[in-house]
Amino acid sequence: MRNVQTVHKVADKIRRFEVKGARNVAIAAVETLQILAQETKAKSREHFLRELSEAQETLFASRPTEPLMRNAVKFVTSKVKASDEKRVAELAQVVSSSSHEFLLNLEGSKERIAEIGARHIRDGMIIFTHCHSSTVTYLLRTAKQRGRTYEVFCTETRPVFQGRTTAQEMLDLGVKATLIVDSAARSFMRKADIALVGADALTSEGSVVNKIGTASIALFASEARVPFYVASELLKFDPDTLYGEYEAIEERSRDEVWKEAPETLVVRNPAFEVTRREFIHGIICEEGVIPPHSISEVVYRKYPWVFQ
Ligand code: RUB
Repeated sequence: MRNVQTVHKVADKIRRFEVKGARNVAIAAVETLQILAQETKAKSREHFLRELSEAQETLFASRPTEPLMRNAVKFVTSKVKASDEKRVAELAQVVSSSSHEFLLNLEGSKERIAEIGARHIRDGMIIFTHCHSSTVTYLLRTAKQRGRTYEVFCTETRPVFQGRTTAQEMLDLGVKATLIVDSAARSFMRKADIALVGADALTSEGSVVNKIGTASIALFASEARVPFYVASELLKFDPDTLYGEYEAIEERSRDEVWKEAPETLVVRNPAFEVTRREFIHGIICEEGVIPPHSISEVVYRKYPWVFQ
């Protein structure tokens, strides 16, 4: 079955880091549902719903710390379940229209975040960032288009070096970029004016889950009195955290850290970590710059369906 193979292929790409960053992962997942619906050979509503639910399971299992992807897939599948339609072609149409609606909203959020966040970037600023967040780089691109001149400090972001992507994007924009090893973060924070990172998950308490190293950067920013901001779509909110669950932190292969490591050596490779809300000046989201503790309320107002 070609459409089922497509889902497994995309899940594999996500797992292997060929697609990375929370937004890209969510977009890939929604596009996969679109393909699944276009190519389905299901003969009944029940069969089609089973295909969707298996796709959901496969995609969710690809990376555990991806609430934006989970919200995206749930948005689409719940619209299909809510439809009374019996005909598979019509149900496939619901997948197509709800996927389109989701992606359009996600695009709008990115624009809005960039619009709002770009106002925080002033001429001559040095911006400290970590890893690669397409939301952050789009915000910086928008600031540049508005005529702002600034510099960026990028951490390498071991072990997979996503910081190089950020640095390259900045150079392509004509922005001065400085790449530093992760352990130089504290020394360079003193020279920065603002720290700005993306997010993988927002919790009900207002904590932010992002690439490993983010919490130390927030700590260094606090010590150096540099304001620390997070640019994130509200749909990275994980509703399960409201009911007491902790966000799962993905642990990746030891090979990413040291391929030829002695077998008996314990190598740990957590991909993400939690930054507590007291270190975060504000979350720049599509509804404005909000204090982290108000996140549940703001998400509830804008996207009540997330809580269902
Ligand atoms: C990427 C990372 C990014 C967020 C936000 O980690 O932590 O900061 O995903 O990115 P990884 P975006 O490379 O392990 O996926 O703003 O593009 O959603």
